[in-house]
Amino acid sequence: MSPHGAHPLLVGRDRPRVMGVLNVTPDSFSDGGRWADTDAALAHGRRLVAQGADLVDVGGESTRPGAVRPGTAEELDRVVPVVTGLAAAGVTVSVDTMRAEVAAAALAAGARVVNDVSGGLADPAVLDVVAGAGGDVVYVAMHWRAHADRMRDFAAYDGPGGVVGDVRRELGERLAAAVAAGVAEDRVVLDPGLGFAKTAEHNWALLGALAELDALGRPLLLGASRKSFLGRLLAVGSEPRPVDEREAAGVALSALAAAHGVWGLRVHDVRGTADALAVARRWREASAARTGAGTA
Ligand code: PMM
Repeated sequence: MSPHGAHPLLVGRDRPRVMGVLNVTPDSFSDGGRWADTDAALAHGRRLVAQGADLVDVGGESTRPGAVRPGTAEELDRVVPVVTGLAAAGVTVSVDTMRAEVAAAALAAGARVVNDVSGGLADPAVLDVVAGAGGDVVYVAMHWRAHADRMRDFAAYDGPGGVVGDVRRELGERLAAAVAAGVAEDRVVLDPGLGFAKTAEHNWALLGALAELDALGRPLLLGASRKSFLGRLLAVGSEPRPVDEREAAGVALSALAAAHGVWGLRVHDVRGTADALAVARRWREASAARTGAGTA
């Protein structure tokens, strides 16, 4: 347990937290280049909050399959001004980075969450930065095996239980590494890393087994928004549905994930997600009221 008490982002949840995506990159697969300019990024971050985002996830490195990494200085230049501006405007900011230096600079600029898609594997010093930042910081550890340029080579899951067994075990190892570095266990959120070294079938297998990931004892975050497994699901013939026509599928997935009880959803379509969550919550209340009236 943390000596700091319950974290406001992690308690009192009657619906999943909505994490709005703000990629300040020239090359992310779904919104690359749109918010690369700081003013446009700040305006979009504020828009996401107005639409219902609980936090805004600022990322300066594209993790699209095949992407080439920016240098650290370039990533800092992209991310820090946006984190600073949003935090100053009272927005709860998450920084999407695998680098300790970027995590430290973003926390100093006011970020409250470090979203590390490598779960501390790419740069283990990220864990020390989070541990040193104290109890006010949440750490998201995602399942990951390799950088974007090579991750397709690692989409093989041969252990007992296939992809679900391997992801569960490897996420458990990342949780243990974070705790060993001094991160309070009750500040850690886990994410199965949909699309990261995973085929569409791997992603669906993981979604069908969320209860088995709950067994790790930590809240779960899902990032399915606009990803290619949704494009493939909705394909006409061999032509995947284009990236900007996958929102309804993502919103449907959010509603189902809410019914499962996930902690958070990392999405581009914040308004659609917030609407889906309002429906899911009202439905749950109605069914609880019926049960409470003794008619179940
Ligand atoms: N996906 C992307 C980037 N960051 N972070 C977490 N925690 N989980 C994800 O699934 C995730 C992430 C890639 O998607 P994007 O290019 O649309 O940002």
